[in-house]
Amino acid sequence: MNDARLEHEALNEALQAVENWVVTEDETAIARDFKFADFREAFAFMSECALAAERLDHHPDWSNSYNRVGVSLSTHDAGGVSTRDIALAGIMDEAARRFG
Ligand code: HBI
Repeated sequence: MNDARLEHEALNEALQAVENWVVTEDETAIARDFKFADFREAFAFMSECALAAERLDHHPDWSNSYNRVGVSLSTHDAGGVSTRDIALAGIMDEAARRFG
């Protein structure tokens, strides 16, 4: 069961709970680029986040190039950003702080 889409004001309010995430122009996703020391750290971060995403049944759209991981989060069923995205963003922030 997915949450409802957060509209402009609620979305900006919710974003204050996470670090350095930006809203896409159409406000259907939030995005953040993470940078690590090297590929090993980036991939360790991705491995941990993949397991967390699976537990939540909520999965990132992401890409990796060497020490960088680009992440986009949205809730497909809601057609935008929901509290599930904010929750996963917070988990990814916390993981990045440990790996960074
Ligand atoms: N991941 N980001 C994201 N958004 C979803 O809506 C979503 C998901 N992972 C699994 C999922 N939905 C399932 O609940 C449905 O596809 C069945």
